[in-house]
Amino acid sequence: MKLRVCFHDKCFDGACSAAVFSRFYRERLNSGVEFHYTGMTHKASKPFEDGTFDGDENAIVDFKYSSSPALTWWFDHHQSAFLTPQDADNFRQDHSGKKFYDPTYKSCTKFVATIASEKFGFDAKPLAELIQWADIIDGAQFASAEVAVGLAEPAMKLGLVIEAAPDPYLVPKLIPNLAVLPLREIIELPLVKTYFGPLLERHRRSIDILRERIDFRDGVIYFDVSDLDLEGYNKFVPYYLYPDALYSVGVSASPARAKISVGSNPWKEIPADVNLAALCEKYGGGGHAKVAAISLGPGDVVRTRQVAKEITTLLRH
Ligand SMILES: [Mn+2]
Repeated sequence: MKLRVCFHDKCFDGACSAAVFSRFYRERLNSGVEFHYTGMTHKASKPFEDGTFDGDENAIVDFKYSSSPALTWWFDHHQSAFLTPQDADNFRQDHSGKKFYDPTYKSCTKFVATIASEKFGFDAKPLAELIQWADIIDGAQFASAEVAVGLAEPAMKLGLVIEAAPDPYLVPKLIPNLAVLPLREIIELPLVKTYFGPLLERHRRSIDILRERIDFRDGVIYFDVSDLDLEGYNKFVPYYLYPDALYSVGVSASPARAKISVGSNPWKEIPADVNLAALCEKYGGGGHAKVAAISLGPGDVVRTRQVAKEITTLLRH
C-alpha cells in the first residue's frame, strides 16, 4: 500500500508534522505502508500539480486544502488554509473523519499529535521533544531574539538545515529519521552535517547583510535581498537587530518565486486588530495572523517590490 504524504517544504513544522503523521499511520493503521513524501511550496501558480495524489491514500500536512477526491487525510493550522471559498465548502461537507483544521494551534505537529492520540489511540510520548520544538519554532515562542538567532539547541540547528539546504530531497530523506530518532542524533547524521557548516556561515553573513540593508522607520523594518541567494534566512534576525520594531517586510527571491515576507515581532505587543494573513490575502498570499507571505512569479521582482513597499507604507501608518 502506497501512502503519499504532502508536507509544507523547507519548514521545521512541516517536516515534523509529516514525521508524526507517518509514525501514527504505521503504528495505528497499517504497519506495512510504503511512504512517499512530496514537499509543497507556496507559489504564484496552483500548488497541486496534476498527478500529485498518486498514492492508494494521500495526505497533506501543514499545507493548504485540496478538494481532490483522491485526498484522504488533511491536517492544517494556517489561517489561510483554503485556496477558494469552494474548497472551504468542500471541507465543511466532508464526513470522512480524516480531515482536520484548527487555526488556534501554534504548530501543525502538535495538532496532528493531539488528534492522533485523542481520536486514534496513538502514543505521542516518544515524540514529545519533536512536538515541543515544533510548537516553539512555528509559534515563535522563544525567550528572546538572541535565542532564536543563536542556534544553540539541536532543534534550531536542524531548523536551519531544513529551511535553507539547497537539496530538494533532503527533507523527504529526513522525515523517516525524525519519526524515530532524538534530535541530538539527527544533527549528527551525515546528510545534515554536510549542510550545517556552510549554512551556519551563510546565517552569520545574512546578519551582516540585513544590518546593512534594513530600513527601519516608524516601527516597521523594510529590506530587499532579492538580488542575493538568501531565501530561507532566519526570520527573527530583523528583530534581533531592531528589537523596537513591531513589523518587518522583506523581499527575497529564488529560481522558483519572488517572495514578500510580512511578520510581526514576537517579543512585542501587536495590536489585536492587525491580521497579516488577511492583509497578504488581498495580494494573493496568506499565512497566520502574526506572520504571513506573498509569493509571486520568479520574474515579477518589480511588482514584488511595489507590493512590499505598499504594505510597508500601510504598516507605518
Ligand atoms: Mn506550520
